[in-house]
Amino acid sequence: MISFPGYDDVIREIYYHNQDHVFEYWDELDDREKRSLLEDLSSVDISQLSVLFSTASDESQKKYSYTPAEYMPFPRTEEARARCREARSRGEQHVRDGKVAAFLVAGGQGTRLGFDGPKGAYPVGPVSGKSLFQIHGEKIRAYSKKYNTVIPWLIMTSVANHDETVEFFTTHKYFGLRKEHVYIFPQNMIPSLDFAGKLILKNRCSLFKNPDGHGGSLTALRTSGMITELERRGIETVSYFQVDNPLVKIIDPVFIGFHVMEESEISSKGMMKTGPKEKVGVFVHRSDGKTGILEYSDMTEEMQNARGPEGNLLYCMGNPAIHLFSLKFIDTITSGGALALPYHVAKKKIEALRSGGYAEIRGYKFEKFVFDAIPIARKTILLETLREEEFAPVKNKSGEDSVETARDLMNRLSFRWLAMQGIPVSEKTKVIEISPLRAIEPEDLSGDVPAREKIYLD
Ligand code: UD2
Repeated sequence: MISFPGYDDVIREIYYHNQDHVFEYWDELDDREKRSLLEDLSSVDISQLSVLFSTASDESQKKYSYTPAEYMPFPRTEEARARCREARSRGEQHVRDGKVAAFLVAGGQGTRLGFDGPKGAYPVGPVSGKSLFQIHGEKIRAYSKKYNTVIPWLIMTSVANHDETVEFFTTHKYFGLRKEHVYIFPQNMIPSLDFAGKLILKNRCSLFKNPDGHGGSLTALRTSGMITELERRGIETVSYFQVDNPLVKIIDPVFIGFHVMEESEISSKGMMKTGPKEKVGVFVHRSDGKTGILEYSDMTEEMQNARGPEGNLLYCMGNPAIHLFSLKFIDTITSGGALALPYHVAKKKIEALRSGGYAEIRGYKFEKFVFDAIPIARKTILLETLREEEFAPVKNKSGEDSVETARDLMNRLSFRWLAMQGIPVSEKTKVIEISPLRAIEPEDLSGDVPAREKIYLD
C-alpha cells in the first residue's frame, strides 16, 4: 500500500474498496501531483461508489406505475380568477416583505448551442442581443424596484464555468444589481465509473468527474453556506429557474401567493405539452401516492402516446422547470448529510487514461434531478401556466427549441403584451423586444411605439 503524510485514511479507503488502480502512475508523480490526486480522491465519497454502481444496473424508475398528476388549471372562470387575485395580493406582500430569493441553476455549458462558454452568456435578445444572464438580471432588478425590496440572486455554476461566469458578471457590472446581493457558487462533482464499477482517471493525477446534476443544487445551497445566509436575510421562499428560458417569470406573485397560502413545500408550474414527443418531463401521480416528474427519456412510447377519453394527451402536464421551495424544507432535507435523491444514470463515451495511454471507453455518468425532491415533500402544488407566457427553451443551435424559436417566442409575447394594453403596432413592425427594465408585465406598458421594422423598448 502506498503512503503519504496526512492522507493515509483516504488511501486505506481506496484500497479497501478495490479502487487502487487509481495509483497506477503513483511512482511517476511528483509530490504536488500526488497531493492533487489525493485531494481529488478525498472529495469523493468512496463508500458511495458501490451504491452508484448498483444504481446503474437497477431499473428503479420502473418500480412505480403512474397516472396523470392533478393540477390547478389556468383560471378560466370568474371564481378562479378571484382566487388568483387573492393569491397575487398575498404573493406581492411576501415579495415586498423581502422573503423571496431567486435561484438560477446555470451549471450547463453552451456546447449544444455550439457556444464555448457558460450557457448564460449566450446572446438571445431578438433585437438587443442581450445574454440570458442579462435578461434574468434585469428582471430581478425590475422586480426589486417594483416591489421596493431586495431580491437576493443565487447562481449555481459548475467547476467548468464558474470562473468564466464570475468574470462575465464582473465585466457587465452585475447588470446593475448590487454585488452583495448576488451569490455565485459552484455545484459539486461526482465521479463517473466504468462498466466494472471502477473510478476512471482523466489524467495521472485527477479523476473523471461530472457535475452532480441540478439535483445537486439543494446540497450546494447548504455546502456553500447559502442556507444560513438566506435565513439571516429573512428569506422564506426560493424561486428556482433554469438558465435556458428567457421567458421565465422569475418572481410571479400569483404563484408565490398560492405557495404561501397552501403552505406548500415545493410548488411547481406545469404547461400543456405540445405533443407526445416534446422533450419535457411530465407530472405524474405515482402508485405510492406521491406526485413527481417523470423525465421524457424515462417514458415508454406507450405512455408518451396515451390518450384520455376525449382524445387529449393523458400525460399532458409538461415541466417548464419552474419551482418554488420553502427554505425550511431545503434546510430540513439537506441537514442530515447527503440528500437522498435517486441517481439517474447515462452511458457515455469517456476519454480515459488506462495502462498504455488514453483510450475512449464507455462508462456511467450519474446525476441527480431537482424535481426528485417533489415526492419527498409533505405538501406540493402544481399550477398550470400558459407556455406562450413563460417558456422559450434555448437548447439547440437550430431547429426545435433553438435560439431562433426562443427569439420568435419572445417576439410574439411582446406583440401580445402590446395588444393586451391596446397599444397599436405598425404593420411595418416585424420584431419587438421589450427590456425587462421597461416592463416586467403587460400592465407596465403605456404610450406609443415607433413605426419601425425592429423595435427595442427600453
Ligand atoms: C430539462 C428537464 C425537462 C424539461 C426541460 C425544460 C431535467 C432532467 N429535465 O431538460 O424535464 O423540463 O428542462 O426546459 O431537468 N444544470 C446544472 N447542473 C447540472 C445539470 C444541469 O446547473 O449538473 C442546469 C442547466 O444549466 C440548465 C438546467 O439545469 O439550466 C437544465 O438542464 P438540461 O438542459 O440538461 O435539461 P434538459 O433540457 O434535458
